[in-house]
Amino acid sequence: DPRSGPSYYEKYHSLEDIYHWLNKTAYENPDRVKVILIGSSFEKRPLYVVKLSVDSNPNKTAIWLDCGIHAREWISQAFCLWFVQYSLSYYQQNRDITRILDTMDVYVLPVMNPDGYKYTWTTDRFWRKNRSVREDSRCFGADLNRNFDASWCTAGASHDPCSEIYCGEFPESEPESRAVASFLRKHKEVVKLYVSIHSYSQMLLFPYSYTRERTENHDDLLAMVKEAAHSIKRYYKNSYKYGTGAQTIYLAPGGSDDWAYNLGIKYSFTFELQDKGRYGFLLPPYQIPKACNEALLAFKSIAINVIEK
Ligand code: ING
Ligand code: ZN
Repeated sequence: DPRSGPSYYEKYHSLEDIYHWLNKTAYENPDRVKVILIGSSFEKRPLYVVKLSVDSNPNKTAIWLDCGIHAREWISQAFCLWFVQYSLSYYQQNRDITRILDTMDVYVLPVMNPDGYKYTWTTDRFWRKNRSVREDSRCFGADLNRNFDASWCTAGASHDPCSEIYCGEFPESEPESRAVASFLRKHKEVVKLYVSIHSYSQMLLFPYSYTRERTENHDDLLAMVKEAAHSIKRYYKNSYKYGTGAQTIYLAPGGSDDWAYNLGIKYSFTFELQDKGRYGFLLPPYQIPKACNEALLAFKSIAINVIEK
């Protein structure tokens, strides 16, 4: 129907809406979706992971996908919803997603920073960090992507609680990053691919961000993001830069992808979705489909490469 407006996935949704969507999606897809509670936020909101799993093979490996580490990057949370919906709709329709789900389970954390996300809807659209409180400061929040135990709080992060890149009191001091790290430590034997979704700037990044040194499988990772970026260019005519975090964007210690990599998840990536700055964090809803579809293409391309290793 050409008169029907944008679908659910072509809009941004409040935290309450997303929690409701999670429930509904699990209820409607009991054979393919499980909701796992992995912890709670500083303000005691639940951290729910969607496990996408098609029966068959019980010895599957897994992919981890998180969205919304940073509150204001709304296209990120939207991508996780888009991804879950796409996986459920196109399994056995699209060759790549079928192959991925036949081989691997996918753990999706749609909102890693629920307190911050809520705050961007109610109070400050440009809030980045979580909402933790410190007794010795009037400022709120730590940067969850500086709070992981990967060269924690060296150059590119700050010990000042008022900074946007405040690393927290100690590695995993924040309940949100601790929950993710604990889950991945428990599942590190099966998780073969880690992907974290941010915005904006259109980049496909891989470790390291905390040092300019190269990883042992640098060439492999580079080839994967290069192929993914070329696919985006070819199908969507959009340019994505690619490379290590340190070389492509800036030095940033304590990030989740570097930590996951050092844990042993050798295929570890951070995607920076649209746009390149015209709208920045305020990407208009009508641009959600293209932004998500091109990121999805990159995700599938990388996952297929991991399967074929
Ligand atoms: N960018 C990331 C940030 O946390 C990044 C860049 C990627 C840092 C990987 C560390 C590791 O600053 C945004 N937009 O948040
Ligand atoms: Zn971010």
